[in-house]
Amino acid sequence: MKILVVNPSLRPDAPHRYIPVGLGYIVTCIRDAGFEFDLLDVDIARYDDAYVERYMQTHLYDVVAIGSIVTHYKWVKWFINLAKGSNPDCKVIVGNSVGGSIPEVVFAHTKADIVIQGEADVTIVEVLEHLRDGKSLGEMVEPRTAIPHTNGDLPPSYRAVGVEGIIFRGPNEMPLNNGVRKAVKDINTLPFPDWDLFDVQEYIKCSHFLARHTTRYPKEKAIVFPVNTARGCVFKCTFCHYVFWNDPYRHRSAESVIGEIQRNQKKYGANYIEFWDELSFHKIGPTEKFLDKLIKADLGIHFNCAVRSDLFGRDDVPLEDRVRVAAKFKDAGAIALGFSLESGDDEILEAMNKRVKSSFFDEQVKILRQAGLISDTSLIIGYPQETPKTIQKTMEMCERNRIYPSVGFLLPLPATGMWKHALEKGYITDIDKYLVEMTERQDLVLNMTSMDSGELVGQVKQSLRQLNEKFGNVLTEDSLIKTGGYAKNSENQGKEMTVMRNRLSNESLNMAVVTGAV
Ligand code: B12
Ligand code: SF4
Repeated sequence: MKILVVNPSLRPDAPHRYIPVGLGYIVTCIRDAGFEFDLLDVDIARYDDAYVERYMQTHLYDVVAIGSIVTHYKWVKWFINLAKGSNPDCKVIVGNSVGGSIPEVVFAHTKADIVIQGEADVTIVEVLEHLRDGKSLGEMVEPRTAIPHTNGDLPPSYRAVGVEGIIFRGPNEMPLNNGVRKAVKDINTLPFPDWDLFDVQEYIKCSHFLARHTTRYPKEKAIVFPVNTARGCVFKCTFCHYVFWNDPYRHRSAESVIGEIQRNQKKYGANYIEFWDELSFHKIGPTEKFLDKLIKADLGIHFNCAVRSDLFGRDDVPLEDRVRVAAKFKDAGAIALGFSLESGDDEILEAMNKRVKSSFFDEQVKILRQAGLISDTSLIIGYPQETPKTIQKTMEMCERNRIYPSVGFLLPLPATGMWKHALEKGYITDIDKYLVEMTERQDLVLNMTSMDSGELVGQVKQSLRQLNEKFGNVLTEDSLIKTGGYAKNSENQGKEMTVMRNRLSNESLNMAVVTGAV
């Protein structure tokens, strides 16, 4: 059976690339199960669409597997139809949120055969085994039962039994839904992603772009690798959705995480780690234990990670404990901690179900700054409750804390509370069109406030202009929101910790990538 796995390019124009962790797990599991496959890494090879088109027309595969973030729907839709158009007999499998959060859209608007819902490490292997052995993926359960979904009035899938965690085209093209698979209980049992399956040296070449400051070695020597410490999150914010949404929050052991870092050090010379979790460090106690082990391991690395503003900001944990743990982050090699303010208005934080108070933010910034750590924060502007006054409040918090934020507008994503709101209130009427046209949170894709769009964006820009000036930043008019990152600012920040300026790279300014804040 000839298998192709595809890694699309989320940001073809960016100077750097992120080695894809989710896909790393998938290809490692496939390889460990004894399958051979080709990897079309569109991202690192910077293939353009014409190349991809030629490739698919000249290479025949029995199975093509692709996954991505849901915002990349337009390209994935094009690719699926290209793969099926070039070879109607190949089975196309779609994973990650572009599959699992919109299966009804995928089946209605593409020719995909199988959608994997949620965590895919085990499911993908079972699917491939069934396809290889010519076994049925599942059978419909009688009487015919439609599965409720959150994608408007698109045709539903129907209850079936078979390989768990998939929805697939059954007889007459009808999508059959085998239900969700229970998440892997102990994620320490998963293999480390094997980066040799990728063009790892090419990824390494541009990885230093992703590093912030370094003190343990010169910045240009940074070799950045991502490592996952946890899957999922204990919260349920109304703007957020990730693949492990329905699974319990699970942590890896410190030994396993340190083991993977050491493997990355030994094999690839890694010295800078991005902990790429929805939520890396949830509570002070377990965080301190992890940091103690990391400090003891004395790896000489730097790292960035995502926390929440209640880690250091909430006052029901003694102040001395919070201060001590912040200092341990620094000792362990942390450079920057990402956590989202989102809004300075407590009513909006409530609507977000964020379960933090705006006051936590001031406290957390103070503690981290004392410890010599950079605070990275992002905002979500544009909840229905947003007014000129709430925007002002939010911007004042940034000014007070001397932090230039990564600004995003509320971008309703499938399967979130705000998606439901947007559909119910008629802001989105044609889901396929919305998904094809959607861009990123830095653009105002949909205005669900009572403010005029021009007024909303105008006020945000005016506030950022003021912060930019006040903090002595070098952002131009066009880059107040899409800041693009400036090494100059970043270096300034290293020397002078009183103003939190911009990060080094395009993507890292986009705090969704580290904090889970969309
Ligand atoms: C790294 C990252 C990025 C990188 C992606 C780099 C890369 N090539 O991987 C960059 C910086 C580009 C990025 C950008 C954005 N990101 Co981002 N990002 C992340 C982050 C921090 C880590 C992803 C990760 O490695 N996860 C760990 C792995 C194990 O999980 P996974 O990727 O989900 O993989 C599992 C399954 O999805 C599946 N799977 C994954 N790939 C494949 C492939 C196949 C073939 C199959 C079958 C299955 C499969 O199997 C894996 C194992 O079970 C996550 C947060 C998080 N922890 O998930 C956010 C996250 C994925 N990002 C998110 C968002 C919103 C964005 C942006 C849209 C933000 C914005 N600016 O608007 C942009 C997208 C830009 C665009 N052009 O479309 C959201 C996704 C929301 C959603 N519902 O899709 C997340 C979940 C954060 C959050 N909680 O809000 N991001
Ligand atoms: S935004 Fe962050 S805290 Fe909220 S549900 Fe998403 S990952 Fe969890």
